[in-house]
Amino acid sequence: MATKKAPEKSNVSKEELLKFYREMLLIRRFEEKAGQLYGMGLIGGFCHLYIGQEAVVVGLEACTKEGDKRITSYRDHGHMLACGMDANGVMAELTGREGGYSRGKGGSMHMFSREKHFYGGHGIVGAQVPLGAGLAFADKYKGNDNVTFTYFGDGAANQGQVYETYNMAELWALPVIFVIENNHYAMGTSQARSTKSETLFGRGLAYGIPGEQVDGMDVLAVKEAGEKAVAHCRAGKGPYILEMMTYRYRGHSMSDPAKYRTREEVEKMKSEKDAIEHVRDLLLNAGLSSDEELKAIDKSIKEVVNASAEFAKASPEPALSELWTDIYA
Ligand SMILES: Cc1ncc(C[n+]2csc(CCOP(=O)(O)OP(=O)(O)O)c2C)c(N)n1
Ligand SMILES: [Mg+2]
Repeated sequence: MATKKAPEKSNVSKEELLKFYREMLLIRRFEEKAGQLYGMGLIGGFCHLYIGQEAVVVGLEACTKEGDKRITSYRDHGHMLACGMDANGVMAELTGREGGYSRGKGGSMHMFSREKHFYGGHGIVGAQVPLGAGLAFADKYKGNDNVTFTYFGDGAANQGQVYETYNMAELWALPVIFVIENNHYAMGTSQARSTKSETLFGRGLAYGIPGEQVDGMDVLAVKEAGEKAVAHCRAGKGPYILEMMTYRYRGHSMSDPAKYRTREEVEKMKSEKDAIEHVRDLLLNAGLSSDEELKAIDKSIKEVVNASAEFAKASPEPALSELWTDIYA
């Protein structure tokens, strides 16, 4: 696994650790609830859970400022919650209800928020990568110092359009951070079976783009690397690549038989590397928090998530007349 560790004597505050704990736990509990609703038949179609990878978005969101943009793949619920989109609106969209972000017509992979600068949710592997560079181009053109976080997977990293984008992004010094969420699998295909490259970030060097591999299970390491990347982009030095070494605990999607990896492998990651447990340990071992305080947070998160499920169930399905709106022809 990964390389870069958080500094031993990190001067992270109690407040910041609690914030990380809360945000990662919200994603985990939300995704668990989505999995339950899927099992009950309340969510249909594709649904890709983010459980295990929470530290990546939460650590990077801590490096953002107003106006920064984000775009990602179909594994997108965590990104939406981390940038502050409303759990009710996300859950209602998952269940295809009117109260959802796309008024029930987009589903799991197709949500957007202009207010939070979240540009989707894309079902075509790798398609968001050139779009992310385009968003960064817009900021450069306008002359502000905003940054675009363009997330994609280890599988998507083998797509040709990624490298056309790298070339143009470096040539035009676009303020885009390419975040490779390397969870080691593209559906059932392991990274070892799909490439001989030792690292994925290293491919950027051919285009002149700096980058690094980061322990994506350690929210502090993620934030530290994110700050470096953001500073590079805001200073007008062009793109940066962060290869986040992470792991998904659940199947690729809800319909994954998971025959390509062992139970032991998954259990080992959960017991030794879990991002939420890591922050919990930091808080408790340093005497910064107590079991009671963390339990109270767990309880409040559960309430938010349960309320989102209730909101979703109570929201009506879109009217039939909606079939003819929001379409091109
Ligand atoms: C162009 C295209 N090819 C194939 C698919 C089917 N598909 C969906 S997800 C996926 C694997 C992508 O893996 P990765 O980029 O590692 O992301 P992860 O699912 O691990 O987050 C594939 C092949 C697709 N959606 N689009
Ligand atoms: Mg992957």
